[in-house]
Amino acid sequence: MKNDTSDILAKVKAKNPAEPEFHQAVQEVLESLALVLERHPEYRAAKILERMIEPERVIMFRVPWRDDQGNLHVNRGFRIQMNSAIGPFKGGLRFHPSVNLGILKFLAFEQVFKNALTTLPMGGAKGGSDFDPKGKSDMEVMRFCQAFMSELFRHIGPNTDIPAGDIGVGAREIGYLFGMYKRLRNEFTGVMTGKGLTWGGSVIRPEATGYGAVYFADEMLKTRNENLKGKTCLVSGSGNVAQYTIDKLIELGSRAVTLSDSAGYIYDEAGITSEKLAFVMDLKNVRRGRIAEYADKFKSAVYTPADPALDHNPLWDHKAQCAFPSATQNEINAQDASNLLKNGVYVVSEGANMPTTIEGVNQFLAAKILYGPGKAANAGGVATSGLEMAQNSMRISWTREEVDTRLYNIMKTIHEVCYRTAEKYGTPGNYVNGANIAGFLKVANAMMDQGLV
Ligand code: NDP
Ligand code: 2IT
Repeated sequence: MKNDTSDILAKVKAKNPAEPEFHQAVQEVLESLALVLERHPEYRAAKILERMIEPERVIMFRVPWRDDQGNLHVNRGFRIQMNSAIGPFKGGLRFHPSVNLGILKFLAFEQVFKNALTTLPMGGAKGGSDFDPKGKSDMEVMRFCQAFMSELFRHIGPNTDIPAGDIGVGAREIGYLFGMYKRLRNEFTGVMTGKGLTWGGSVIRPEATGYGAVYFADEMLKTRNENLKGKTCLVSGSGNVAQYTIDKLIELGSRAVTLSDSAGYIYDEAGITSEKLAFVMDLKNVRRGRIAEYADKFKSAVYTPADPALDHNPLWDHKAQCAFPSATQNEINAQDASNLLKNGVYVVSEGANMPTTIEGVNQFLAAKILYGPGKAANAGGVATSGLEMAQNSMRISWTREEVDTRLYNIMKTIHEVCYRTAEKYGTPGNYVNGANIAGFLKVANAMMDQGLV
């Protein structure tokens, strides 16, 4: 069966050249699935894998918009509708200059497995643009979002495809996108998640990904009769996921000591407190400044600018027990993984999508640490999007406590399913296999039930 999956990977590479991140995401899943395919030849006969790696639909479009000086810009927009076997397409939108087809395909592919793990009925999708919101005025961002939605609106809908946020798409962008959709369609529906609280949003959605990644880490620690109290934690990024990861870590009595953005990182030996986190939230969400300012404000912190010439990220080279990568893909390479292990890290819970390279993942697995891959550990965000959709359908709003309890129970269930599945397939403690196999089985069985569609 190993030969069979190698053959599929070779075909994916030949058919989709110049999409290294997509190859990486497929390779990781295929390696786990070799175990399932041996036991279930029916999936091979029905060519389920070949069907899952080909998106149901790819939409790529031109986004022309005008800046404040009247200059015209043309960006590229995308929506990858990967798989709708278990529910409508669902997944975020990313606005970042690095966005391209291969990156969005990897994200959409991962989303299919992640959404299956949430226990909620959601298929997988991802979209976005190579537009860079950094340094743009609110009006420029609004005009871009309106231009983007003026094409996307015809491809989405509350029962078809429900976008949300991701890198560069937060509350502000969701507002402008939703407003344009509503105007074009003349209907008020739950077509997007991450909406504002007064117009259909859910409490806890902003917190959900970070909180979920911490709940997942805590569940992993419970298997060793431990918890997060008193643990030192390295967190990367300083956006939505990083902020609420730290918020929950503070509540649980852990000591988070790092934060980063693309320009560099801060190390705060004294620990990031609630007051310091409030400063970061204002800095990043309101003033849209750089994390370097943290070290100007708090003297216990040291700022290190990013150095592209380095073969490793010094953020991952500090003594700690836990790591929460919460910035972007491939931010932990082989050298970083070995630095983490050397420094005593034995819990890695991925808030970001695919933040660890395959070589890095293999080191974590070989060291038998508690390693929660993104598609399991960061599923709390999309799970709470599913809860937002449920509230929209019922036209009611649940309380904070109700949503947080549901989120917590979903993360607990995801952990348990991944743990048990890994055990069942002979690789106890391997959450990568657990997540890939459990996610695959749910989607594959739905595809088998629905025939050749
Ligand atoms: P934000 O845009 O709020 O924050 C992203 C953070 O990561 C910023 O600090 C940003 O720095 C940094 N970053 C982004 N790209 C790079 C890069 N190429 N190199 C270095 N730093 C970078 O995004 P989120 O917090 O929402 O997303 C973070 C990660 O979590 C992503 O991988 C996303 O896919 C994943 N995720 C998000 C979910 C959500 O609900 N929002 C759900 C599940 C996963 P800078 O500002 O300098 O670019
Ligand atoms: O990667 C992700 O899971 C997200 N960016 C959230 C997707 C969603 O639909 O809430």
